[in-house]
Amino acid sequence: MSSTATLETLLRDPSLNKPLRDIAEKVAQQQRITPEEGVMLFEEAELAYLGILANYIREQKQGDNTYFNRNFHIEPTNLCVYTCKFCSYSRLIKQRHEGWEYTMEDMLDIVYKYDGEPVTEVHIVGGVLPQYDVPFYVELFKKIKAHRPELHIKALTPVEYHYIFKKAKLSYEEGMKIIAESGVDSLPGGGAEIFHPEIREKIAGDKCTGEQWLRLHEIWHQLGRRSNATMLYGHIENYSHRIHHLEELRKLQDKTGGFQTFIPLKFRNKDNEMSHLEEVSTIEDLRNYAISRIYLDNFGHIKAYWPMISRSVAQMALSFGVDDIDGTIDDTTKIYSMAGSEEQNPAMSTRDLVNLIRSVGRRPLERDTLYNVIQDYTDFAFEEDKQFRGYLDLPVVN
Ligand code: V47
Ligand code: SF4
Repeated sequence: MSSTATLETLLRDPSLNKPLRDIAEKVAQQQRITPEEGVMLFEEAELAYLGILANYIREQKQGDNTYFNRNFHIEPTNLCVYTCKFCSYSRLIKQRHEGWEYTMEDMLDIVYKYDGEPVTEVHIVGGVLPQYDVPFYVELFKKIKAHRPELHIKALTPVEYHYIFKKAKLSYEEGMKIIAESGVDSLPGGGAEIFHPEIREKIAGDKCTGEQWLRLHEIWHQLGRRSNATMLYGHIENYSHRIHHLEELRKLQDKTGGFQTFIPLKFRNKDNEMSHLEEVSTIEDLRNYAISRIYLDNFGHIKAYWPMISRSVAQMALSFGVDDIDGTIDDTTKIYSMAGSEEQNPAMSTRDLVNLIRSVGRRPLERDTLYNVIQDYTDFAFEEDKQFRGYLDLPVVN
C-alpha cells in the first residue's frame, strides 16, 4: 500500500481520537503542527501512528530516495577545556596522557591517506584546546583545499567557533567570514545538544549557549552557506525541551533556509558523568525520528547516524521519516565507540551501505554534502556480486 493510502486508512479509523486525527489531517494537508501538538505526540502517540505520518512526509519529500556519502573524519583531539557531562570523548586537561592532540602535519597526513580514494567530504570535529586557534585552523583549511580543492570541508561547530573567535577578539560576523574564506564549505550539526537553558546549563554549562549556537548558524547561512543541526536526546530532558529545540530550529530555518539535514543523536551512557542514566529504547528512538520528521516541515532531510544506533535500527528508521544514513566513515570517528555504541570500529563499504538500503526496499543514492546525486545505485551491480551469473552465459553444447 502506498504511504498516501495508508494515511487515508488511518484517517478513516473511527477509533482514532480527535486530537490525533486533527494532527493526521494537518499532515495530509501539508500543514504545520504547533508546539503543543508536538508535545502531545511525544506523550501520547503510538509508534505505528507516528510511522504512518512520518513515512507519508518522507515519501512526499523524497519518495524512496535514501542518501549516503563517502566521507572520513578528522578528530584533532579528544582533550577539551569544557566538561560536558555526557561526553565520553573528551578527557579533562589534567588527564592529558589519555588523549591525543594531532599536529597540523598529523591531520594533513590523514587527508593524504585518502588521495586517489573516491571520498567527497572530510568532517572535522573534536575537543576544544587553546592551541587550535583561528590561525591554526585557517592554515589547516587552506592547506587541505590547496591539496584537494574538490574535497568538501565540513568543519567545526559553534562550540569551537565561539571559543576561537573570542580568543582572537573577533565578532561572530568577522570570524565566520574568515572561516568561509579559508575553505570551509559547510558546518556539521554538532554542539547543539539541548538548547533550553534549564537543561543545557546542567549538561553543558560552560560552552556556548543555545542562542549563540543558533546565531552562529544564522550568520553562516547569511553568507550563503549550508549547515546541519543535531539534538542530543534521551538523558535528563523532557518532551517539552525536545520540542523547544525543534521549534528553535524550525524558526531559524524559516528565516534562512540554510539547514540541510537534522540529525537526532541518542545519548549513549558509557564512561561519562551521566552513566547512571539508562539509555532510551529503540522504540523511543524511532518515535523521536518520526516526530522530528513531522515537526520539521521545512527541513529537506532527516539523518540517522548509523555508527551510533546500529545498522539494523538505521534500516528501521528509514520507515520512520529518515532518508539519509550518513557515510562510509571508514573507522575515522571515535565519538560513539567511546560512548558505548554497538559500532566499535565504524566503517561500511559503499556496497554494504547500498545493500543495507536496498534490502529494505529503498533507493540508494550516493550524494555529495549538498545533496547533489553522484550515483544512483538502484540497479548497480558490484563486481563482487557479478561472480555468479547463472547458466545463460555457458556455451550450449549438444
Ligand atoms: O555535539 C557526544 C554528541 C556530537 C555523546 O553534521 C554524544 O553530519 C551521544 O554532531 N552520546 C558530535 N552523543 C557529532 C555530530 C555529528 C555526527 C554525525 C554527523 C554530523 C553531521 C554531526 O556528538 C556532539 C554531541 O551532541 N555526543 N557525546 C554521547 N555520550
Ligand atoms: Fe568538549 Fe564537545 Fe565533549 Fe563538550 S561535547 S566536552 S565541548 S568535546
